[in-house]
Amino acid sequence: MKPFLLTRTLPEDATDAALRADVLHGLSRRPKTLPPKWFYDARGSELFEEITRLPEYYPTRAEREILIDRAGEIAAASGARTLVELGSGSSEKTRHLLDALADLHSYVPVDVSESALRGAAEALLKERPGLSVHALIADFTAGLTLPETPGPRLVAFLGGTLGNLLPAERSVFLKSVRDLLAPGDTLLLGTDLVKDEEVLVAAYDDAAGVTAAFNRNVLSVVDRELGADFVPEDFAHVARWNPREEWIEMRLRARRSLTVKIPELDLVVPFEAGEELRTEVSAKFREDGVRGELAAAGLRLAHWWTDSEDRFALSLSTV
Ligand code: AVJ
Repeated sequence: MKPFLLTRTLPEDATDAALRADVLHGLSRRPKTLPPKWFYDARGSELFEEITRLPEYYPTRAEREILIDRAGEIAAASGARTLVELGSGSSEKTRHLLDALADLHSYVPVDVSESALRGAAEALLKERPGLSVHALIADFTAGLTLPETPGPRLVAFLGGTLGNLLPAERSVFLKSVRDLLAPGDTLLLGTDLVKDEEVLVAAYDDAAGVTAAFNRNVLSVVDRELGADFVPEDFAHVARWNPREEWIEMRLRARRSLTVKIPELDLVVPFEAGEELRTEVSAKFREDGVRGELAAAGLRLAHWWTDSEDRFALSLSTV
């Protein structure tokens, strides 16, 4: 097996410290919130993979269609010799990109999960032994330093995960991505699009209840990591379209008044009957809005591609 480089810039205890801070801050304020990054323990990642195969959850299929149809244009427009992928490249999305980027020399997957990175790197090197892989264990929302690799770079942030960031966070994130890019580098961004409310809500509240299990799983993460005594079934899954913010909100609603103890934080958290804990926003975009947010970060939208049903978009932008 050809070796690959693995660099950790995330301190070993960063995840634990961040979870403690997020739970303390998020559950001590009104309305209560938790950041969606905590969904993705092993069980949560498994449930998300299941979500991507659900009939109601169109984003993965829609993005795959664009990637396959437009791979040649993406490669021609970027001319990339290095692909940097924010968020683990374990998924097949990466393969469609790598297939298209004929001159590629280096692949730089970036993720907080070492196991996801190792899995992605080993799988890709089996298929592409000529590729140079340099994986980064890092939180890409906390500023990145990329390894020296041949340019130009294509930075890919796919899946619509940009939508999990609140507008102010997106502005900071896009500026940090812009600072990574040199002239000639490009950003490939996946964004889910505004559409009928019932289509959007169904994608986050599937009939099989997989998304409900995914949502409740964050309570099990807090129980396991911080010794809390959440009973996930005490909370009902809620998916709601926020027309003002143009985002889907996932929430967990307490079925009755209850109290949760979190001994690791010396915290007792009361919930009134019907009180909701917001666990995720998933923003939906319009072309002009994306163009404006990229421009505010110093990026110029050069290409906008949507799937045949106008559900999802990939955009390529330059500095
Ligand atoms: C992986 C963040 C893009 O927001 O659609 C799927 C996560 N949440 N179902 C999304 C998710 C509920 C997904 N992203």
